Amino acid sequence: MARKPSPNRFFWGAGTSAHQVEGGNDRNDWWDWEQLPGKIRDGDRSGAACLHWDRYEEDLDLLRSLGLDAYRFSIEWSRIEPEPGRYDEGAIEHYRRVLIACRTRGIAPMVTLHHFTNPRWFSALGGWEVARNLPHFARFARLAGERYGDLVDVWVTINEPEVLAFHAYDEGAWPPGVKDRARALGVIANLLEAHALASVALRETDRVDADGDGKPALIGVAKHWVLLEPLHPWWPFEHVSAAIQHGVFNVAVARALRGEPIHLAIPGIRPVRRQVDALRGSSDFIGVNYYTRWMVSLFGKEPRQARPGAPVSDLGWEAYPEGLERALMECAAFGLPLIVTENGIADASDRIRPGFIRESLAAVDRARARGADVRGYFHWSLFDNFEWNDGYHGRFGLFAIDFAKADRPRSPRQSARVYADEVARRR
Ligand code: IFM
Repeated sequence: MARKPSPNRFFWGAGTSAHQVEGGNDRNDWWDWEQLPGKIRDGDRSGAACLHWDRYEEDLDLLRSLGLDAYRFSIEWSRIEPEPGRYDEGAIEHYRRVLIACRTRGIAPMVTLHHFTNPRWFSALGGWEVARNLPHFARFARLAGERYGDLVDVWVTINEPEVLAFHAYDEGAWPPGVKDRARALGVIANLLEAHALASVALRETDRVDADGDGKPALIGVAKHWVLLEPLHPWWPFEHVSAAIQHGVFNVAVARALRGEPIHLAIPGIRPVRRQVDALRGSSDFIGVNYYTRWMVSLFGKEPRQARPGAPVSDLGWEAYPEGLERALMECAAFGLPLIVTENGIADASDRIRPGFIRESLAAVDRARARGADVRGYFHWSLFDNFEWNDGYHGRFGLFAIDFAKADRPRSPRQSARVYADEVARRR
C-alpha cells in the first residue's frame, strides 16, 4: 500500500514554467514581444524552447532520477483559454496527462497559474492594468480547480507579481513595454487582488485531498525576495533608498499576502492604498524566489549592481547563496509558512552552481534551525530554458540542453548529482 505523506512533509523539487520550456506558445503576449526587434538578447525567440510539451514524461523521469518528489510547473492560460470563455479541451487534457504522469511517478505537482505570460486577448483588454479584467483570471483559477483539483494540492496563483509589474510597466522591458512607475504600482495591487480572487476560486473548487495528507489545497504566491544593500555604506541616502525599495518590493507585498491592506509607496509617486478583504486567508504559504543581492547606488548609471569584486553568474548577478538564510528570516517575520519556490544561478559552465547549491541548502538548514517554517525547496531550474530578455543566454539548468540540435538533447550537469546527494543526505 502506498505510504501516506506526512502533513509535515518537506517538498524537494525543481521548477520550470510553460513559456520557458514547452515550445510553440504562440497565443500569448510574450510570443508577440519576442518578434519585435531589439527586445530579446541576440534576437532569440522562445520558438520550440525545450520541447517539454512533447517530452514531459522523459523530463519527469529526469527529475525522479535525482530523488526529487515535487515538480513546480505552470499551466499556460493562453493554451487553455485561447479566446475569452472558449476552452481548448485538448490543452486541458494535456495538462491532466502531465499531472497523472507526476502522480504515477510519486511526484507532487505544484501548479502555477500565471507565470508572466498573458493570453493575447487578455492583453488586448488592457491586461493587469484594468481592474475589471481580474475576474477573467479568477475564472481561469476556477477552471483549474475544477479540472485538476483531484490531482493538485499545491497551487501558486501568480509568479513574482512585483517583478512582472516593474519589468513590464516601469522599465518597459517586458510586454506591454510601459515606462511609468505609478502604473507599475497599480499593477502590483491588481495582481495581489487577482491572487486573492483566484485563491477564493481554488478553495471553492479544489476540495479533493489528492495525496491524503489532509490538505486539499495549499495556496501561495511565488514572491521574488531580493536583498538590497547600500553600495556606499557611509552614505545615508543609499540606506534610505535601499530601505524604500525593500519596503515596496518585499515588505508591502508580504504584508498584503498575510491579509493587510495593500499599501505601495515610493516618494514622488501617488501611493496605492487598497483594502482587499479576500486577501485575508488567501495564502497558506509565501513562495520565496531567491537569487541574489543587489547593491543600491545613487551614483553612476546603474541604480543596482553586483557587489564589486564578488563572484557573479553569467548574467552578472552576485553569487550570494548564503543570502537565502536572510531572505527566509526576513520573510518568516510575516508569520506564514514558507516554500523556496525558486533558487538557482545562471552558470553554463557549472563552475559556481555545485557550491551554490550546497551553500543555499545550508542556508535553508540554518533558517529552519532559527525557527523559519520552511516546507520545501525547488531548484530553478530543472533544465536550461528561455530566460525572457536574456533569451537562451541564461542557463539555469540542473540539466543542460543543446539548443543547436533540433531534438534538444538533455545532459546532466555535475550540479544535478550534487543536488541529488544533498537531498538524499537530508531525507
Ligand atoms: O527564469 C526566471 C523565472 O521565470 C522567474 N524567476 C526568476 C528566474 C530567473 O531569472
